[in-house]
Amino acid sequence: MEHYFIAVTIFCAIITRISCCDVVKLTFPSGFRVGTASASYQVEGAWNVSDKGENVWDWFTHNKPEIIADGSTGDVACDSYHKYEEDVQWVKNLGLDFYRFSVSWSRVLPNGFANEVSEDGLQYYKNLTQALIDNGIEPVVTIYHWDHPQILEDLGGWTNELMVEWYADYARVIFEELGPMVKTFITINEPKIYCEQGYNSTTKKAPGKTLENMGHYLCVHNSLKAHATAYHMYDDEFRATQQGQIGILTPCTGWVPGDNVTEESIEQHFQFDCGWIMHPIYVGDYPEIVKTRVANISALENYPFSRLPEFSQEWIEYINGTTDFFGLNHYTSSMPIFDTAEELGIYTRDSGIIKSTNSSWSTGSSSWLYVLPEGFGNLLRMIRDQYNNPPLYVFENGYSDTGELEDYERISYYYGYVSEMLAAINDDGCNVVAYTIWSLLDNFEWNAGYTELFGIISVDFNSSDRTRSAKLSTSWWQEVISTRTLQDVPSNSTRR
Ligand code: GBH
Repeated sequence: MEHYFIAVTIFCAIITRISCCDVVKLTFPSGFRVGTASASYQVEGAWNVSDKGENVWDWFTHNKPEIIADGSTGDVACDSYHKYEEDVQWVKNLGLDFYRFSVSWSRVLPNGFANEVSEDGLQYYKNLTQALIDNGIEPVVTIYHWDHPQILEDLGGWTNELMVEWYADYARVIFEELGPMVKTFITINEPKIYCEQGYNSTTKKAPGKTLENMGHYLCVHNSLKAHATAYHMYDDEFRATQQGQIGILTPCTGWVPGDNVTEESIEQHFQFDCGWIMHPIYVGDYPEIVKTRVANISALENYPFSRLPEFSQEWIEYINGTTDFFGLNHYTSSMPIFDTAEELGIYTRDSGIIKSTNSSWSTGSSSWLYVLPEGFGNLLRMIRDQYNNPPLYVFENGYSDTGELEDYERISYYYGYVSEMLAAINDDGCNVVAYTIWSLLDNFEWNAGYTELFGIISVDFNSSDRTRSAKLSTSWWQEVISTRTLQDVPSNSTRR
């Protein structure tokens, strides 16, 4: 009896301790901002209304349906072009601080070039922006999220250096027309991804080209120049009157410990994954290890030049410093290890890194999305150390399933990742100032079509009006935001 009493006392003491400390740890700092996000092609639909031009995703889904998992398109998607007012009400009811959406280039400039501006296209974005402001939600605008006009692609797309000017002309229209209402701009969403999967592998993303194992390097090169050009334009011509902030974002994957994961392998993985994009912006030029390895491997392959293009000194300086924040998209982690085939003189990867995984890890409906919250903390601390703890916006984080309304696994993902982030802020001093839920709605998930759904709100893609309905995660987030405190994961008795 006495033993039983002691055991119960100890047990209660442990429970009290956990709950006491969790409360402190799991509350958002004051001033911290929480929002949600979408991208034009993934939600808008209305692919050919009014004078909208064709973009690379219209072309890709119409001409390469075999590449999309379910052969679907974004022709209608969530029909947000017509239903944006309802979307704004959902964001408002969630209690969120901001809504990140992207502008469809070919909706605003039907020809791709700035010689002709679509009044209808612009009006749509003005209406959406105004609706957000009227409801007390800050609009955050991504100028480009992968859907450039097809005519520009026919002219070489991101492998043509003229894209830098074409993008800048487009950005100027956005600053002029939306800038008076928008205080946060993201120039470009994830150059790394559309460059690698659009210009260096036929099987994934528009425009679906494979270009001599260097298309992705050219594409990132021009994308960084385009970004920097828009940043300087904003600085020189718009910042004084509009008083906003502008930056770029990149997806970085994290890492967890494992066999053969060393400080060196983590560093090399980080520089190829995250530094390729952010080193030119925070430090200047590509990371040394990226330049050296790609040059050496190119030489082994008998190229008379490095497949990684070189920046001139002027471009290095022009690009350096061109972001007001570190924009981060983060979903998953791996165990990065050195490729041992290199010891045999076989170089199959420029990075020299294999992202190994463990079959016991759980994933969402996306096979790549391993749920490893601790990797997020490791990544945030690395960014803090590499770039002098810049203000960091998490602009995407989320979990895919097949659209169930009782999305316990999604809630548990968010609980794990957000608590890891809060610990990095509170315990490790990481300067994270905002967090963004990807995504508001179930939507068109690029080459996965509608087979991998990330929304915290469900969309019925079989109904002609694309009916939205709440998931369990909708009310969970509502509660988290209204209390500014992480809530327990609801238990599901039928869960395995
Ligand atoms: C984001 O990219 C995008 O910005 C967003 O539009 C998208 O909806 C969201 O991801 C969810 O996927 O198929 O094995 O080659 C995040 C970075 C890049 C992570 C592509 C997944 C595919 C891995 N993503 N990557 S694989």
